[in-house]
Amino acid sequence: MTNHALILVDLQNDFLPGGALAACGGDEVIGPTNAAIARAVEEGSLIVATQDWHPPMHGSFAANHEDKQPGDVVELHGIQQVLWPVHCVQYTGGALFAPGLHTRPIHRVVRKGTDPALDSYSGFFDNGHQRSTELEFYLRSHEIGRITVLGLATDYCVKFTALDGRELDFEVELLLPACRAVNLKPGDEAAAIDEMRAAGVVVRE
Ligand code: VGL
Ligand code: ZN
Repeated sequence: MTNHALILVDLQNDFLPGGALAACGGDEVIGPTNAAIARAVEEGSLIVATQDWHPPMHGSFAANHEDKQPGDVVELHGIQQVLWPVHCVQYTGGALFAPGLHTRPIHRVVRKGTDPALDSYSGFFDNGHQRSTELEFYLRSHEIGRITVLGLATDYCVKFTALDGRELDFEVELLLPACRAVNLKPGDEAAAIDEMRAAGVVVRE
C-alpha cells in the first residue's frame, strides 16, 4: 500500500487574469481545485502546494537583463532560460495564493525559484536538476507512491512537476480541468499534454 498526495502547483495571483504572468482562464481552476482538495481531505491524502517565490533580482525576469523583453531566451548559467515579466516576488501580493483557494487543508508549502541564478519550474528540482527542493523527501517520508498534479501553468510548472514525478517513479495523474496554460506559442498546451502522456502521466479530462 502506498499513499496518495495532491500537488497544487503555483495557484498564485500573478498567474491569474490581471496578474503579471497570467494563464488564460487561470481563475477557472479554483472551483475544481477546491473540489479536489475536499476529496483529498475525505480520503486522507497529503496536500502539498508549490509557490513560485522569486527574489526581486531573479535571473528569469527580463527586467534584470539589458535590452531584453519577456519571451526572449537567454543562457543562464549554461541553461536556456525564457525571460518573464517580473512575477511572484517574495512577500508581494502577486505571490499570494489565489483568493478563494481553500488553503487551510494544505499540509505543506514548497517554495521554489528562490535562487536568483536559477529558475525552477518543477516543484522537485531547479531547471538544471542541480538542486532539489524538499518535495521528494517530504513525499517519501509519508510513503507517497501516487500523486495528482493540478494548477498553473500547464506548459511550465505543472508539466515539469509531473515529468519529474514520473522520473522519480511516482505514479502521476494530471487533473486537466484544474490546469490552465500560458501558451506563449499557440499549441504549447497541447504539446505539454502530449509530452506528459508520453512519460506515463495519466491525464484525467
Ligand atoms: C511559471 C513561468 C515562470 C509557472 C513560473 O508557474 O508555470 N511559469 N515561473
Ligand atoms: Zn517563476
